[in-house]
Amino acid sequence: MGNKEVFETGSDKIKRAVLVGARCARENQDDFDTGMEELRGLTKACDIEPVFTVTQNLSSEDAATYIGSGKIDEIRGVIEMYDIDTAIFNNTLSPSQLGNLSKALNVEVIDRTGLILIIFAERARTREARLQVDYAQLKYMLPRLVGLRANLSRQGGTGGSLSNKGSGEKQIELDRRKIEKEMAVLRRELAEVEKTRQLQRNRRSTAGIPLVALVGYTNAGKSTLMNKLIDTCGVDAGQKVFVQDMLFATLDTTVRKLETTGGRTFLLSDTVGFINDLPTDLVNAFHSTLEEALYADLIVEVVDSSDQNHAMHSLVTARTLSQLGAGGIPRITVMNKAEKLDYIKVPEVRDDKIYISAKSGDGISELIGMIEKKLNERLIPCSLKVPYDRSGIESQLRSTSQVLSVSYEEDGIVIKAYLPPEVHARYLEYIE
Ligand SMILES: Nc1nc2c(ncn2[C@@H]2O[C@H](COP(=O)(O)OP(=O)(O)OP(=O)(O)O)[C@@H](O)[C@H]2O)c(=O)[nH]1
Ligand SMILES: [Mg+2]
Repeated sequence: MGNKEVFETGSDKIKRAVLVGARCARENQDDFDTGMEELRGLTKACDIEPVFTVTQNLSSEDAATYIGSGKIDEIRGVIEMYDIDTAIFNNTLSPSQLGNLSKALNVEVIDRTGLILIIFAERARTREARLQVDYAQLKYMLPRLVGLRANLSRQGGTGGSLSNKGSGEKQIELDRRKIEKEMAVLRRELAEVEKTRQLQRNRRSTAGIPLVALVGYTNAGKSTLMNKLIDTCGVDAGQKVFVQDMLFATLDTTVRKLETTGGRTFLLSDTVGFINDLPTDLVNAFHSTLEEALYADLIVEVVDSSDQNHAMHSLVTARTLSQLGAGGIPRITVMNKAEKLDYIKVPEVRDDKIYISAKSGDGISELIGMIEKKLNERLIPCSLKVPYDRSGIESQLRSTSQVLSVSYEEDGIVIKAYLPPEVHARYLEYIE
């Protein structure tokens, strides 16, 4: 893809970065520190070494360079002293700020959004995730071509001289057209993929098997929990999902079928995690992936209870879910990594939250019990009389509902069962 040319540096040498954060007057110090710590995690997830951090209290943002000239000199000194080749800003830079800073610092400049995009591009595996990331990258690049070209030409050792200026501008115009064309192609392909996903969803919902979605902040342990649940009650011995102590280990959506010891089947999905200030373009680009939660019958929110910022993480998750329109879906909150807490003995239910350890597996069976109970809450108790020429309905109900009893009467099969709402709606005519 054309966008790769601009994003990849072409060198295998580990990059060394200075992290830059500017705290504006209304942001409190703790939130700012947390944001910087997160930036460090994102940088590492990108295989870049954070070498030095420069922070600043900013009363007002500088329109041209965000941080102002005094700070630029300081960063330049740091770059020289520590042999640094990348400056990573915790703020979102405007296209012209990015360009100006690139020129002034003479190293590659990346802002928070750009950083997350690089991580997403490295992790995306499925066609859908790739398309989504490619689209988001192009959308991000389009207004920033000048600054990004400055990054590139420095690495290539070209550009900069006045004689090149004309051709540089022409190149940017060519890049722009090429990108716009690529975006149009991607939009069409994404629409196709979205259609397929919609079809899969329809098929799932007509099959009547409920969907449980694991959601939560990145690195909370969703994929670890998914794997443990597959171990405990997976039906199809499908592949495990990728687990790693890094931000955004998972980008692709995986769905697996599970069955409880009580005989209840459900589908479980694991997908991309949330993060504070997830760039809007990425939320939009990943809408169809994130939407997976929107079609869930039950959301299992996974929280890293050992993280001192877990309350903020929960807040971000709740906010993202309600933005997606999934705010009203029944929810279970799982406080994961609870074996690290000294005031909890795993498993424990406290204030409606279940404390478990996905890593050791402690609390998994209790959680499955909770999921089963929650799923059953939405079931409608009823009695159906099915004519003998429609006897296939009996096996349908056995796989989608909780069948309590079946008796073969003269005028039909009488089935007493708890039905999920969609199954109830389908067989209304047989309900007594
Ligand atoms: N101590 C401890 N570590 C855990 C537990 N569950 C997960 N982890 C670790 O937390 C890290 C992140 O786990 P993942 O399962 O990849 O987290 P995730 O929520 O899927 O993360 P993303 O896919 O990046 O959003 C890994 O190093 C896990 O081994 C737990 O119960 N206790
Ligand atoms: Mg994961």
